Amino acid sequence: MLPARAVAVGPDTTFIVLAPQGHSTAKAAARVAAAGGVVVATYDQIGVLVARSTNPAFQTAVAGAGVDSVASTTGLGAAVDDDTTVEVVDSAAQQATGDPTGEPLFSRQWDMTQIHVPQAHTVTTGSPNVVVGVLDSGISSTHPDLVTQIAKDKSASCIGGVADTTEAAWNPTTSDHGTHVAGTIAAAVNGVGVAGVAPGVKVASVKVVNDDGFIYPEAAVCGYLWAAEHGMQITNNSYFIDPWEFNCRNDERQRPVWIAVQRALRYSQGMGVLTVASAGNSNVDLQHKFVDSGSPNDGSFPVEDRTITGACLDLPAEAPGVVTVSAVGPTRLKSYYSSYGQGVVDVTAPGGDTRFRTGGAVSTSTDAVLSTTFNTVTKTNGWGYKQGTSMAGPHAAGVAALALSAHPDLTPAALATTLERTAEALPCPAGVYNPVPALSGYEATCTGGDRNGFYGAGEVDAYNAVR
Ligand SMILES: [Ca+2]
Ligand SMILES: [Ca+2]
Repeated sequence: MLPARAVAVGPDTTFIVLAPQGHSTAKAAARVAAAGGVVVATYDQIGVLVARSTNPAFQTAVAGAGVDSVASTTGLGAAVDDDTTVEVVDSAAQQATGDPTGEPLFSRQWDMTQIHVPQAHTVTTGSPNVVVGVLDSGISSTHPDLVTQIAKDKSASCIGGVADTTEAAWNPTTSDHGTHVAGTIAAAVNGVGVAGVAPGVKVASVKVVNDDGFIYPEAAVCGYLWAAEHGMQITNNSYFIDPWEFNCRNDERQRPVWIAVQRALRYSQGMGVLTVASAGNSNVDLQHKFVDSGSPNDGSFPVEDRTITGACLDLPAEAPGVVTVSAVGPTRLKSYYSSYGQGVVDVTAPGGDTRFRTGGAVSTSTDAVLSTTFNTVTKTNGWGYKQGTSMAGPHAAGVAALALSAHPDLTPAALATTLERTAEALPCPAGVYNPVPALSGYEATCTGGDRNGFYGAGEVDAYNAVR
């Protein structure tokens, strides 16, 4: 048999081709071929094609009946918020106790104590029927704390917009971000290393971060659909899609991409997936942002200031039905880096704050979040500290997974409500909050009452969510 798809020669460009809402992609696919392009992925459920072409006139050539719009995704890669491992620790193996507090490194897991994970585990550690999709940089499938926790049959790489289920494809290559996230959600209680929030559930690696640290729209669309169609009830999205962060629906160049991602998110919600997203590490008030001076951020276009209008939404954090998570440190105050915003942040969770104890002078790595790591240079598994809203999101996703295990009939909307209702309200700090007085740029003002811009409905609580 001949290969199903030809490989274009030369520096090809990736395009998102939209069929009109509710229509098949058949006509659009024919137009792609006629325009000298190759369809690499067909998402008929949402009327989206991913195509590649070397034809410089592809975009105009493909326009016509059956095609709503088309856009190149060049320049629209979103950078994952960088979370470097600040300290690596060793773990001795010991007899598994079945109690998370018996894990060798549990005494360093202030985050699990803070959200009452040990108490929650007296009720449930999670159901293996619950699968949390980790849309990230891959998960190390050889990690001793994760090897039993991964739904391998549901894992895939979505790099390039096409699902690749080979195990190597969804393992980490240049970043262990996803490995750290997966450990927070579901590291095993096995007498080695750390305990996750929900060690009884499964995680699936859905690799959407490329080797340069960027998430392209075609990978995000593929990831949302993969998760939806492989039985995942929750996805964790530890990134902010920055070029879309302040993208506007009236931006003609980016509009088709914005719509494709919206369609993918809506589709996944319709299929019963709760999307958990981190708020970002820029200490930005997401409710009151006016000028985006940071995107696109993959270096392909000059950075330009653009005035933001009310037509703009953040994706995925501000998409409807998405649970957006800010970060707190061990004192349960907003982490110095965490973005915030009334009406945007839904809940908060431990993401670490390495500077609050020191006033910003010297970081204290033990105030970050300890989880599973993978050294991509030496190819070795381990444990280490990272901080970021990327570390907060998986605590919320893990608590959602426990809540769903305890109450399997919850719809995504009801699960989101449960997460908020069982959160512990945290009050706004008075006045201008600045946890790092020695450094400038970390001032922030919290607005609202029981539900506020720093913490949303409050800090997620694993025990409240399951009892
Ligand atoms: Ca463990
Ligand atoms: Ca929300």
